[in-house]
Amino acid sequence: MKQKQQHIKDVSTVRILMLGDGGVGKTSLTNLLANSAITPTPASRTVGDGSWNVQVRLHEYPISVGLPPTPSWTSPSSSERSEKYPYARSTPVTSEILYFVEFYDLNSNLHMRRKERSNFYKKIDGIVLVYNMQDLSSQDNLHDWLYDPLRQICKYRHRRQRPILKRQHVPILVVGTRLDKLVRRPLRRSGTIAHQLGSDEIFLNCQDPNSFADKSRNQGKLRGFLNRVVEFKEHFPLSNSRCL
Ligand SMILES: Nc1nc2c(ncn2[C@@H]2O[C@H](COP(=O)(O)OP(=O)(O)OP(=O)(O)O)[C@@H](O)[C@H]2O)c(=O)[nH]1
Ligand SMILES: [Mg+2]
Repeated sequence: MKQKQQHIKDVSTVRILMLGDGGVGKTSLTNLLANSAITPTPASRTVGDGSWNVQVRLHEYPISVGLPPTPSWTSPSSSERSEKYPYARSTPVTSEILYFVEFYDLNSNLHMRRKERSNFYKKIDGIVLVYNMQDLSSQDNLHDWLYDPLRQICKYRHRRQRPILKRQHVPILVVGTRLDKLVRRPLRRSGTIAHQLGSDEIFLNCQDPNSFADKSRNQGKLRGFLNRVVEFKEHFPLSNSRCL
């Protein structure tokens, strides 16, 4: 199936939560992540207001031919899964399935009530943790930011009560901002949150529109992350009976 034949009504949505201290660069980063040729301005890609600033983009998930022509797969068995998610096995890509990607960037002036937040977190398919490389306490605080969303995702998507960092968890990407302010590029050390989570990490300048330039390493990491987010959504769907 060529993606051009995919009807817009068949396009599923994955949701990504942007987390981090005030002023670390979440909104600037969301602007970079959601930017595309067809949506060059924040207004053209913003779909929500209120507590969340939501920006949307399209993502092409690579597949090989012979797979079901719809992204609405539910609860596949593990053998079916490996057939349906060839990306992880680096099968040659022959086509793509389109997904909408929504980035939820909390408006730090507004607060959500606990119940509202829990209800929202269980729908999340991926998390971007953002910190300021000039202020390492903003990296330490990411553990606190992550705790509640991870707990809800584990409960409703993995059906487990306790966060399961050692096992397959919701895809997480760690981003250190203000690379332009550092004299030297930071070393990838053990003991960082990215290392503990086994996540990819990107160091960048959020004010540089070329931070995710075509064929760059950052773009490759972003694409890999979005592919894993799609796979998480399809492997661990939110069952309606559990939403109540
Ligand atoms: N030099 C530099 N400035 C940055 C970078 N990232 C963000 N900034 C600036 O830092 C300020 C705060 O960035 P925002 O993107 O608004 O941060 P935020 O995390 O959304 O902040 P809140 O919404 O208040 O939580 C802005 O003036 C940005 O332009 C970076 O990588 N380098
Ligand atoms: Mg902001």
